[in-house]
Amino acid sequence: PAGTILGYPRIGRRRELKRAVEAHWSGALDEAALERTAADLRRATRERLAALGLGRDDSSIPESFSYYDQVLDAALTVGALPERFAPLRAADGSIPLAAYFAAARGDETGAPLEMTKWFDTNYHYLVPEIGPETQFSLSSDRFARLVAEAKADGVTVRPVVVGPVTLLALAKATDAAPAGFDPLSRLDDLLPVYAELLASLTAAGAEWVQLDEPALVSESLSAPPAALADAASRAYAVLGDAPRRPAILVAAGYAQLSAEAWAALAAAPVEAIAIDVHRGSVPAGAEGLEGKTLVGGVVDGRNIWRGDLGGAWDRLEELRGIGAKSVAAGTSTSLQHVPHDVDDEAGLDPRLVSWLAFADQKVRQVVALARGLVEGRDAIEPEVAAASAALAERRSAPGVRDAAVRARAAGLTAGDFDRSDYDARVAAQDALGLPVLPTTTIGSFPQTGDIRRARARFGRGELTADEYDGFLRAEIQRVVRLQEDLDLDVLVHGEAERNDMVQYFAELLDGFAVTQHGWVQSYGSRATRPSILWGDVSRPAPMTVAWSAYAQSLSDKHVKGMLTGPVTILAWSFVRDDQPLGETANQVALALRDEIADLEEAGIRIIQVDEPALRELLPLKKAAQPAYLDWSVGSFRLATAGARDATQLHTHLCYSEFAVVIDAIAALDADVTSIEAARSRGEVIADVADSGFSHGIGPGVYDIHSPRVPSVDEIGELLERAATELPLRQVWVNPDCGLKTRGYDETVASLRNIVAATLAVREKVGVRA
Ligand code: THG
Ligand code: ZN
Repeated sequence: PAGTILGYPRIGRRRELKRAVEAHWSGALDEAALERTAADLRRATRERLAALGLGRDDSSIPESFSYYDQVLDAALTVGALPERFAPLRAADGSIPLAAYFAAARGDETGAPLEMTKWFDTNYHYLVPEIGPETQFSLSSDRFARLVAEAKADGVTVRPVVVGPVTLLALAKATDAAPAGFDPLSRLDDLLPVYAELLASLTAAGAEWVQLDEPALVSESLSAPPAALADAASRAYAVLGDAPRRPAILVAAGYAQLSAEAWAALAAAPVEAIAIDVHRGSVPAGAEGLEGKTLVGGVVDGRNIWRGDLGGAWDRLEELRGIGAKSVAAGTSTSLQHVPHDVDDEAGLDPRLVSWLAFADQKVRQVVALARGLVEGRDAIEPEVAAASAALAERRSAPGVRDAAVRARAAGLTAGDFDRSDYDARVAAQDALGLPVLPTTTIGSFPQTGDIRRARARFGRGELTADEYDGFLRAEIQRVVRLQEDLDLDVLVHGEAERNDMVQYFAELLDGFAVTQHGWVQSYGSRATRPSILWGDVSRPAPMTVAWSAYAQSLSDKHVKGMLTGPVTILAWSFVRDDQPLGETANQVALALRDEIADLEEAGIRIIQVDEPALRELLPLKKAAQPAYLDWSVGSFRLATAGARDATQLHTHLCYSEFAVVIDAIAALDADVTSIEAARSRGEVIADVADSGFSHGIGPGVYDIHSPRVPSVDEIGELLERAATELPLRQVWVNPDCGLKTRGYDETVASLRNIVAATLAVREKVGVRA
């Protein structure tokens, strides 16, 4: 075929899969009913893709369904189920759906697989565990069943499977593995199982298979690019030789293939290679291409802009010149990173809609380009012209460029990015009167059903603005009282008014739009609705001041002002692609800077600017990383550097290995940083001590991601260790992340234990204080 997409959203246009899967987990939907719902969804997707113009019988429709995660699908298909779940295998050794979900979510059998970011996207995959003892064997017929299911409907799909190199490159060693064990060393043992899988797909009626190998573009994995390319060379020599296999498309999206991997794939006995020519450039010809189809990923699979169709065409033309047998149009990545359909967004400004392309619109673009490849460029002139006109209109539309915002950014000087010396700030902040080992929380309190219901009713017009406001004030009052009762030192207002820490600000800032149905899978059944940052950003009015000032009026203790930082706002939104990210980040930073000034004016003395996503946009390519760290850290400093010396600035980072982010944390120059330290609480303290980091630090004393209540003793032990290894004035006491997802029972019990442990440790080390 002349065009295809590398994958399609699987959660369903109205998140049908999420509902079905969660109903199954709760016991309300049995496995057979879940399977029927999933099959209906897959059928709807196939019909949709065919209606949009992909062929029913030429393998251009991918089958990229997953109940939870594509990496887990591949891992369990080849039998890499961690040993602790072995009792859940069926009598014949196969891995049933219940074991799949247990590995994904954990249960009484064992802890779940670890979850981590999929390349530089906001999708999270489950990390396979592979050791010398892992026995690979074909353990599921799910991929083959999906092929047969489509066949029965008259559609020849192309199953999408994470490839063997990427599967191993993303895996971690099992606990049983010896130190230094590299999962990639198991490649030769894994390949026969992939060969068997390929044969089963052929038997089910597949003519093509797509093996996803994005590891081949990354410079951020433990295996270096040359080792990955070498592994690809070996893997595809074996799989290309496998008997009864479908034609193989190796898909290496997400960035430019390394030169070594490009050479390896070009020489491999496979039929097609898909490359990202949206982020990457058109490569030079290579040996072995003459027998292959190149799928040119010219349509961006991970942003929502309609983009430049003429430019995409030009890149396909260039690609046609490098000596492949044929060239097809494609997406740069799976479309799983974008919402389903912009036509669902009745509430968006039609002008904005005309600039956007969600998954269905991107499929249409691919289909148009494919038609151009067959019929010639003239045949698609109307589509190209319409896209160009929309792009031109976008460039000059009001709001995309705001003269006042630009003038302010142009006038920035180096001094706008610096606060005064830390010592001067410490002296000025002495007036806050905080005890040693001050206790606090990260910011959010449990989002109860009551809060969600009130928000929904307000959204539907069933509550007036006054009623909703009254509800939120009562909630804030309750949360402040609770913290006073618990005797925490620095309070928060609890963030009941926020649906999401990014969307809340996006709704209040100019330059953003929010969608109604624009859900994108984050992990498993969970999704987010990223905001769309389309124009110059400014703040028409204060965003958080009224809530913070109200909360502060209720207590003699300090209540923290709570903001989301510029990097996180960008990382969790769809961001304009017509200027460098750093420029956009500085616009957001200036809006936050004004908010901080207004909070100070309102009497708020401690302000937290959260950056949980500080490292999330870190480029896969090493050469691009220093510039990223520069603008990301810079925008945080721009947001915060206007604060008075006496104002104590906090930040919070999630998912961070302290040792890895210490340089960035130090560069932020916040007065106090709280961090998630989930896995190795003690080690973080040692890391801080080793690093020489001198500002305030709150290494989370317990893991909020589990309902377990930490005991006074275990918190006390950690605190004592912190108080011994670090200067006492540096240490803060807090949970490791926001409490939004927790229930009140465990939250209250845990916080009570935190305070008790702190009091005990203060007494013990009192002499030193
Ligand atoms: N906000 C935004 N983006 C994010 C996060 C966030 N991206 C990264 C990280 N956090 C992802 N983690 C989660 C955790 C929970 C959920 C989604 C992403 C979640 N979502 C609800 C669901 O799918 O049912 C829907 C939430 C809603 O109704 O708004 O639970 O914190 N922007
Ligand atoms: Zn966190």
